[in-house]
Amino acid sequence: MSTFVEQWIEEAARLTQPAHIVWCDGSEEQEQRILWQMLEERHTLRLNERTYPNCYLHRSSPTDVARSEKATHICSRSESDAGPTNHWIAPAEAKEKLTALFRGAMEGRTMYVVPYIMGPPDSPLAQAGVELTDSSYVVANMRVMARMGRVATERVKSSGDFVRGLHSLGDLSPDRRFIMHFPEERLIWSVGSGYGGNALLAKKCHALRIASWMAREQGWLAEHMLILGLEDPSGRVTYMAAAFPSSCGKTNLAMMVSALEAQGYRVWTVGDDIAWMRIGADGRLRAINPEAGFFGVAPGTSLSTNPHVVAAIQRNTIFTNCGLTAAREPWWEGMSPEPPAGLFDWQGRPWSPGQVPAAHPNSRYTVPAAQVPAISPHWEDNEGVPISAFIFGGRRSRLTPLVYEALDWNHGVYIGATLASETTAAATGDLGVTRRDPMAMLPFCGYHMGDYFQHWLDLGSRVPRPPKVFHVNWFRKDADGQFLWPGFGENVRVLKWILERIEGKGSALETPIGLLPSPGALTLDGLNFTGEQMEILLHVDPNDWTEEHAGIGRFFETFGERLPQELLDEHGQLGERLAHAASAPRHSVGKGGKTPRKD
Ligand code: SAT
Ligand code: MN
Repeated sequence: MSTFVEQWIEEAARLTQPAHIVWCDGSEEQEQRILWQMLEERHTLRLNERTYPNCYLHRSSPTDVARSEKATHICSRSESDAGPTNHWIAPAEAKEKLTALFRGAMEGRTMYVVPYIMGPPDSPLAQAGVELTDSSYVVANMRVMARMGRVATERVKSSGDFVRGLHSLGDLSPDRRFIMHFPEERLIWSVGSGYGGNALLAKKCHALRIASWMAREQGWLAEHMLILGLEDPSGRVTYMAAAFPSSCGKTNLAMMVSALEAQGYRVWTVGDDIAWMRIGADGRLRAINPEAGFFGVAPGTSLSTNPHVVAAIQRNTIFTNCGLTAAREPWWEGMSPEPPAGLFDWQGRPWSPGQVPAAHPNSRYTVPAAQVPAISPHWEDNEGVPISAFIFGGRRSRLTPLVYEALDWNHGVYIGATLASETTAAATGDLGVTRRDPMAMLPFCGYHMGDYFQHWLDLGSRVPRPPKVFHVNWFRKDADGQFLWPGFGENVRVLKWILERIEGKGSALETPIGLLPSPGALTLDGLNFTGEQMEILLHVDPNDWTEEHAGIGRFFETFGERLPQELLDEHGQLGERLAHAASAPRHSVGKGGKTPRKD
């Protein structure tokens, strides 16, 4: 008698008609065979074996270079459960549509069975999954990004408790590309793309969309967040989780080389993209990184922006859509001041300086987490690390100050729910337009976002020691369009203030939008900063914020009845504080001082 997983594989094989079925065991030997297969298919080449040992460059189809939000659907039984921020198709209709696309799609090809575990295998938060795919590139990436093979095989054979993903490249046409999630069945069907979050089904599809649905049912959180540990001079490490939309610097923040290292502050990396969190026995929110690797944006990555990842990606790394030098090394904009001579672009064509970049703006590296020198010694702790702060952030060239703190949990949820950012190349669509991206989960929340906000509000009352909530903006620009804040390793100065606030030490000023560092509260020594520049960075303009407030009101309307009353209350209170801003002078709420409301 065959098991649940075997029956499902048989059924998928009957539909897609592969010539071979290969169970992936995660072994080195099989890995080498899969890499050979990848090289045979001619979209992948081996990089310089001396300078980049065991590294590969893969070139995707030119129309398949980023996540496709238009093609992504939540196929819950009830349309209203998907909510206004997701595309929805009825499950039966979605299956009918994709059955036609899957039929015979793997003829003459190999179907790989990829069993995997998200999270440290013995963690109570870990989950199993199986992806069936006809892409050797997907297998090679999954082996880095998830714990693949034997560790997972026994689990998926002995229990039906795993997420199923069926993936085929199809004909790679954007017109026949669909990423369908069936949250009630813990099932994902994806066809027509071989790229990133569209195809590595363990990542955004399982670990965020399906997991967020499960997290709501089961009382935990699956979030689009990095996890870092900030070590202080006494050697104590405080963990923070931060949500930024795709390609806003989560990886660089998580791996930062601290500008205050001489003073004893350093950053440890736990995760760079996804956090699964639940209330621990100690009453604190405990977070694991479900992934085993980093799928990071390449352009802009250099020794000065992220030396830790540069050290990591010298070996065992898959590069996708980067440029290629004459020495068979990867190259992208920002790696070195001058492009080397004899460069090929991301499609393999000889490149010359001009309008178009050599590397695709969403080109990526896939690297094992353990290779990052700053990886936390606790990154695989089964219980997870205790989270003391949530940080929300986006790209805002105007309006939003460098950092501010929420007045309390509900206000923090409001700040997260109204997060906005200027769009980047991580998804296809317009660049640089401001879009609201609640908790950076807009493309990843697998259910109605109004219910998601309620879940966050409820959780706050269930966690005995909830994290404090902050908002940061590294991207504010001056009147000449120049970034005001140096960013990268200097961001530790903001983390230090956050740490001091957690410890009840840092001093803050009350403004209508929340608590800002009081003058002198941010450690700026060693930085060439005038008081005037700091003033602009921290400025809160009541007029601009009144406009923002109105925009938030319109955004909230899209959620209708399912927008929690608590958020409407927060919205009303912000409106009142803004209206009074002109008459009420700012006052200090520093050490031991009073905050306007329960802290
Ligand atoms: O979804 S991807 O993993 O391809 C990229 C992203 O949005 O972070
Ligand atoms: Mn992401």
